[in-house]
Amino acid sequence: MFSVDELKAGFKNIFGSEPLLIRAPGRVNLIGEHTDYNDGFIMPAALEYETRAAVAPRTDRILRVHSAKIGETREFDLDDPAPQPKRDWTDYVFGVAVALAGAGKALKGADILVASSVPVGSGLSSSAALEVSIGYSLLTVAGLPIDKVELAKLCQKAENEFVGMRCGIMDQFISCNGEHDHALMIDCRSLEKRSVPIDPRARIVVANSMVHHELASGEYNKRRASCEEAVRLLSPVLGPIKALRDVTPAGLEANKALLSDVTYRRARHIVTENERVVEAADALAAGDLVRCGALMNQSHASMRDDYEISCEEVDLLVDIAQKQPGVFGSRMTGGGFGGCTVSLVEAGAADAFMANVKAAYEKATSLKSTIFACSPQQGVGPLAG
Ligand code: GAF
Repeated sequence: MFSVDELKAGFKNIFGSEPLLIRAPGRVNLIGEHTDYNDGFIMPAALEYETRAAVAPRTDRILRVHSAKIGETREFDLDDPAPQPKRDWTDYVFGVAVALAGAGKALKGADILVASSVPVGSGLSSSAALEVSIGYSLLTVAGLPIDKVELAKLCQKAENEFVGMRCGIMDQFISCNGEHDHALMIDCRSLEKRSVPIDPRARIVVANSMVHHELASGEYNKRRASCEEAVRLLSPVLGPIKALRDVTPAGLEANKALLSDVTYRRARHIVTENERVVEAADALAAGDLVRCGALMNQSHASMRDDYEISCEEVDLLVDIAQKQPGVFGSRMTGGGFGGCTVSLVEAGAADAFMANVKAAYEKATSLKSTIFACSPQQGVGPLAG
């Protein structure tokens, strides 16, 4: 992680002035996978891993952005009449400028240095943390008011339209609105959120499988298409439904014959996952860690068997975790096809859990998993110092 001093010194070195500092976190999702773009329910928390941005205004209409990770500085003209994606990291940056300007925000030129500790390609939302840090920086230097729900929506729009990834709202929303020591149960239709405190008797443990399969974004868009197909085929019999959010498990079962086997299983994951999220939020809030963990285990089985977004390494990591003493539940987190798992573990057992899972996974795969216990953080804002 770039320290505050390193960020300031790095900025001065590249751009020659004193910056303001902003931070935007990555996330872990406790339960509710692929439900966001189905108008459903999710329960993420913001992580300690974050993107840090150092930013200062310019007097012209140019955005100059330096990525510490890539080691390059790139420019963007805010007056470009037809900005085009470049299919590289700058799309997450300049796409946000395009989305904000498109929403009528009177942006100003800026110099920005970004440095991130969110591991890329691990399902912890490094892209959303970058987008949100840029959006918040641009609004700040332009002296504009910041509505964090609107910012999340505009960052999602940037990713959907400029980057070309049809993601839902989860990652940008939690990076904007995360709460210290809480997960948020979010209704992705109304964007209402419920703060669910993390029981002090439990720790949230994230384990990286260290694999990321290439098919991720193509398969993601295919899953969305299957959900849309299910809605199209179920609408004539279930009434005017807008999304799988409007379908109950009983309604799906009764009309199973209308869908192909694959479309049915995709829909079954979504409708049962929505119910699990609502129940898991109640269980966590009531201190019923055993029930919450059981729902996490069921969620993993549903992602593996019905939505088919897991992979061998992640299944193994989950399997190892679910067999450890003191674990309440474990599942894959994020978009899928690799990345991280999330486990809910008895606080006193967390250290042994992490050591045992790491050793067993390494023995089975020769991969060295990064494992950490996390404490939920606030969403985007100024970085102290
Ligand atoms: C990715 C997407 F960006 C999210 O919107 C969400 O759909 C998630 O995969 C799966 O739950 O992180």
